[in-house]
Amino acid sequence: MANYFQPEIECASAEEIRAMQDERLVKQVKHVYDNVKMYRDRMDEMGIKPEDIKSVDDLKKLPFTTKDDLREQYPYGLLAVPKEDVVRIHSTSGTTGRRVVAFYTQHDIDLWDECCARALVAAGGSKEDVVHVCYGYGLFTGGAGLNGGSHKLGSMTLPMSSGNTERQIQFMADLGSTILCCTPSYAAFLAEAIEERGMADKLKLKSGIFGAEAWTEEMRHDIEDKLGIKAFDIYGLTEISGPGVSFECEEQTGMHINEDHFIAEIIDPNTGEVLPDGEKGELVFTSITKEAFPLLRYRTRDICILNRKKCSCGRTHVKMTKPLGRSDDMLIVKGVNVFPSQIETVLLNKGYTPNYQIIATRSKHSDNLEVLVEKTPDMANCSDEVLAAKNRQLVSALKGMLGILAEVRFVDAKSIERSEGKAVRVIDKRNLYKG
Ligand code: DLL
Repeated sequence: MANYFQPEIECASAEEIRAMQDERLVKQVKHVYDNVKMYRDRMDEMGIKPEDIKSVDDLKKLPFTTKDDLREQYPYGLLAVPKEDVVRIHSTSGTTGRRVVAFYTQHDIDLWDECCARALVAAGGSKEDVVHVCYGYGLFTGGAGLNGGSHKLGSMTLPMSSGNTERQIQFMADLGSTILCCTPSYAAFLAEAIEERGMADKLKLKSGIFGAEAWTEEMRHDIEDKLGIKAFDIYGLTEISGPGVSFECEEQTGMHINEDHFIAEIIDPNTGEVLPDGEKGELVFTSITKEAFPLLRYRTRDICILNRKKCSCGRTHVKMTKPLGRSDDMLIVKGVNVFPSQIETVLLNKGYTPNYQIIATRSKHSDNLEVLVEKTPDMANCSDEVLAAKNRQLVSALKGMLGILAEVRFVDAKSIERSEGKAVRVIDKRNLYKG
């Protein structure tokens, strides 16, 4: 069975990686031009022929692709192979407008599985592991992606999907699950449930691969402490394949991008100008090995920094920071940019749970931000005075972090709905983007 640590690729020199990307990009641009009308029309309009793209240096000549393009081309507009070559689709969970559908040939699935197998190896995985996948299965890419990676590795795979906490914990205990794969919010929920049942000592978990949504270092430590594991981040998006576009290694200082499959750029989200490594901006991907759904310069809207510093794990692929926000899910309240992760950091620092909800409302004169925070067990019998003092402390800590006043409302422990997929952290009642 192959070991999906692939040093000849993952530890290749910068020149070797560049040469591989150059060759694959040239081929991909021709494939896209020949088979996708939208790209052909755009390149024709811009006066660019596939032959003009000779290396990664020419990438900036190519047009960007946006989520709106994907919606407009729904369902088959961007499909670059005959329909009969497609073996699978996945789709984003978008709640507004048309869904985005991504297509895969068998070759695309094989490469995707390989990316996820690499992520499992980086988290200490091998054939001997029991991989417990409770990402959702179905149109969402999480379940299928980690499931495929685990198969590729030859590990025993538990396709649990999300939900049914009792059964999750029972299977973990009975079958000796060693690697847990799910969203960080579900991991935090499971950790809480396992702790309450006094089950932590009965489990064999050693690591977790958590991604698909933003999570903070504080949340990582919370999950690691409660479960006694090492928690690794994994990043990806449906449009580019799913989980495994990048993943953390044991250094836990950013996620290595699988550069043999994806070329990453950072751009200024306002001007589209390409920024040098080390600068913060919007992450853009070009997929250079995909057959069915190859995207050129796809704008992810995730704000990141790329880092080419030498990594102690030996991998040479560029690392991206955790997304530091989105250029489109950031809340602007009273003119101030607010990221949910900032609020989460304050709550965890102050000893509250990562279960919270942010409600933005607009009254006649101004915007209001309210944060619902679950009471910790020791607050159940607190007097009103003590609760009021705690409330004031939290309001002050949030003000320090955000620069604006946010009201805090304590709610009963466990009263905020737990998520089995991505947690709903922000309820924006201002309807700023309608009409
Ligand atoms: O969330 C794919 C995935 C599944 C990744 C399982 C990791 C694990 P989408 O549903 O298309 O795909 O959502 C993609 O989720 O643009 C980011 O904004 C966000 N995201 C994904 N991974 C992370 C992460 C999957 N590790 C969008 N940290 C992306 C923060 C993440 N945000």
